Amino acid sequence: MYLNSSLTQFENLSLEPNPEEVEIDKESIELPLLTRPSLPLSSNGEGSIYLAQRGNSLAAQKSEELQKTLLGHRHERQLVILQDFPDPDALSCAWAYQLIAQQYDIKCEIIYAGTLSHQENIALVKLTTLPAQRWTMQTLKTKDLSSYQGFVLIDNQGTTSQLLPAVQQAGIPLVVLVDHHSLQGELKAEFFDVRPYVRATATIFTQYLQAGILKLDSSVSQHVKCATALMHGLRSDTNRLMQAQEEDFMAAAYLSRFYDAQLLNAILQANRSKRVMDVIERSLKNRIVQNNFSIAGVGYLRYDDRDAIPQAADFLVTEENVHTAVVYGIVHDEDDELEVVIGSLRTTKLTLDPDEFIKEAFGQDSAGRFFGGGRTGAGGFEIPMGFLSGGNENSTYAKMKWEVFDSQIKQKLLRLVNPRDNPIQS
Ligand SMILES: [Mn+2]
Repeated sequence: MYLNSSLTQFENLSLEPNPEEVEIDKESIELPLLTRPSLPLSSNGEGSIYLAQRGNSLAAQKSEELQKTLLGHRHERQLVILQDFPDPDALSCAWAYQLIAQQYDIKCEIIYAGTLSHQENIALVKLTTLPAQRWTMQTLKTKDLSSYQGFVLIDNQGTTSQLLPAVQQAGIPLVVLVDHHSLQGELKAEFFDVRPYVRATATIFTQYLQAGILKLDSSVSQHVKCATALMHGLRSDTNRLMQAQEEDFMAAAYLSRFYDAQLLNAILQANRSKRVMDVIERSLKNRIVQNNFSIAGVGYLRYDDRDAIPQAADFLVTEENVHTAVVYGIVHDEDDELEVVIGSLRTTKLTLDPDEFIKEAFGQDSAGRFFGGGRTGAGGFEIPMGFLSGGNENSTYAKMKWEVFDSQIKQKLLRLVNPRDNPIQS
């Protein structure tokens, strides 16, 4: 079940609907419409050669398609929605999109609802002056959403953003979706480019740049900073290029002409805060190791420290004999009003698909939405606590609540980890 079948991914891609192509036709833009290249249905060892070759032609085709979409939306205002806790891959690609769209007089605001909690992300935004804004649900109420004609999802498919329902309710259409996570649902976008076999969205955006959608110029400081941000995004989603494939290396090679190595170094110098270190300590103390899985609940965390969870998972997966680490905790805001269980999975096991694993372990909510998903090597989940939120001033209740969630999550994970009860053991 966990075999990361490239066949399935090709199927996803070839089944991908693009109903808007017809629409574009109607608007009669005088550009030749390219036909979709036929996708090789190969899951054997030659796959990587196919991928690299196909990457190039697909990138050129998608880049052209994106240009056409943007042409059709000239002079509009768009919201670029990132996951609640955006990472360097998301942030850098949103910026690249903003610069690309600017050429069509499209004004983009890059927004996220949560926080920039990883010290490296804060450093990235500050040092490159990356134009992302935090829009809480409160901020959203003060905005006139009718002034936006479209929204864009980058490095996510809306499942990790609190902002999505409000934007959809306001009747704003999804114009562009670019991501490398596995397909999360039935979202329809006018321009759609989801490639789960690519390691970083930054690779996809670099391919658009390379195809000429925006001519990078090393004498333009904003271009240099954006290229540096993309390099950071690409590196951080590929474990410092160690999991990078040919396409990612090609993208990094292209960015190397423009990026500022010293600036990147400064971003990477950001240190771990004491609170992150404390969470890593808790994860070490609480971890249980079974069948090469390391599982750790870390209890309650402040919203701002949320990113300590993936960092703890990154750390636990480095233990000898461990191939997969899952770390989770209850994240709450200052007023304890918003509480959510957040978890991260990291794996070095090539045959374990984090997306499949998380979906299988936690299933769906009553609306049919999965609690999480993933990409190669990494995944995450969010479980809302609803009626059980808050009330933590009563420490007995808080403790009891944690124990219930802790046991339930462990139970669900161990069902897959423990081969005796594993219903989907291959
Ligand atoms: Mn990414």
